[in-house]
Amino acid sequence: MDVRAAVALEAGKPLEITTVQLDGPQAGEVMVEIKATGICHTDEFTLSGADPEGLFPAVLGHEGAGVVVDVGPGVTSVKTGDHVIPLYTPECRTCPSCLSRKTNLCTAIRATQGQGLMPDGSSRFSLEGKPLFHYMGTSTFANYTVLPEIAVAKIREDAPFDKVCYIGCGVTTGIGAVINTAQVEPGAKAIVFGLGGIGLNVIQGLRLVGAEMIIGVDINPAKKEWGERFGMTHFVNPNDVEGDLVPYLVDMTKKGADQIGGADYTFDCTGNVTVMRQALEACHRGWGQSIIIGVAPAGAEIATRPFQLVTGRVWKGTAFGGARGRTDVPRIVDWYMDGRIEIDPMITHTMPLTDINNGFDLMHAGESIRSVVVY
Ligand code: NAD
Ligand code: 022
Ligand code: ZN
Repeated sequence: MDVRAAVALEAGKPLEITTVQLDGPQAGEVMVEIKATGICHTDEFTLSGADPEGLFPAVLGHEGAGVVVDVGPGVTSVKTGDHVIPLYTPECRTCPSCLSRKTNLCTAIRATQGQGLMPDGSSRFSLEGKPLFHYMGTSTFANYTVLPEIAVAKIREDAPFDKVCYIGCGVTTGIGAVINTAQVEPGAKAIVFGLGGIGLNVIQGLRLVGAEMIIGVDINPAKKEWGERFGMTHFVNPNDVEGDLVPYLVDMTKKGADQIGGADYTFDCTGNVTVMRQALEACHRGWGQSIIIGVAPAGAEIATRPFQLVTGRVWKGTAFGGARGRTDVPRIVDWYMDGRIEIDPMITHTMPLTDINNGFDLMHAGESIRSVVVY
């Protein structure tokens, strides 16, 4: 069938909004009418050509929400009419990784997903008879897409698509990093580096679990107000700090009998390896944990003195906030619908598919927290 899509024809060029062909769902697959999709950094990373694994031509997009319109043979967990959020981290519940309970990185369809293909090794999308690659197993920059059954989370039907699409990446990544990866406890002291769409969700996750001190760090002074809006208790602009940032932050966290200082938890939400080092070293000796969320440029490396780890600081990373999508995403939608977390104020821009390239420009210029395309 004909569908409308924003196609990445080649690296470094704007997306082309055009009509493409989409084949129906095969065994174990579902067709979803995408109602809304967020625009996220990794789409831009791939489109720019900086992603060494980027494939072209492709239908990008990984932060969507929509309705199941058709299911292939053997599909049992969802049916036509169900509301769903696509998952770039699937949850099969039967692979060794899912069964381990130690990771959310399901391996059931990993190889083909990375090759831009469906699990049977083919593509459902084509343009003028030539196949288009899928992207992150989701391809939400089209008003219809086909996904493996294990890559959709069924959600409640009263949730607004233009808001809960953000749970498909940014919200779950930020809140999940706090709850699943760091397992922050009430009363904890935390530092969040980078107050974009991810860092703000880390902040609201910290507020949700009852962290006592939530320090936000950003070189953009406009982010102070944004952080405070979601529960940040202190703001630091590194450009306003005389001397080194790390001792300044460690000093802020000193209290009472504990004159060592350092945060219980820190989060890198910048993707900058210098910031990642600061985040580790701003952790408390003996137990502080630093969580890397930001995706660094291809080939980048991190460094610190081994002494930092020998003295008990822990470096961790997280993908999709450690969330098991089919299990955790519907619960996060409930939290939003119950008013326990906020999404609406973070969606600073909405636009039709024809204006999607403007959404990329706004993200590039740092003018948006989140832009959402509404189909
Ligand atoms: P963003 O660009 O909106 O926000 C980044 C913020 O960091 C900006 O406010 C910027 O001013 C600030 N910043 C830049 N350099 C800084 C510095 N040296 N010190 C302090 N602050 C600095 O980006 P985002 O949407 O919030 O995403 C953040 C990162 O998270 C990206 O790298 C993205 O790819 C990554 N991400 C990872 C996952 C995952 O599963 N691990 C999921 C989603 C996003
Ligand atoms: C989403 N991300 C950044 C902004 N929005 C993002 C990027 C990469 C990952 C997670 C989130 C990620 C971390 C670890 C992996 N990925 C590898 C997972 C694995 O090997 O099992 C990752 C993911 C998907 C893809 C590439 C890398 C892909 O489909 N192309 C989850
Ligand atoms: Zn994303």
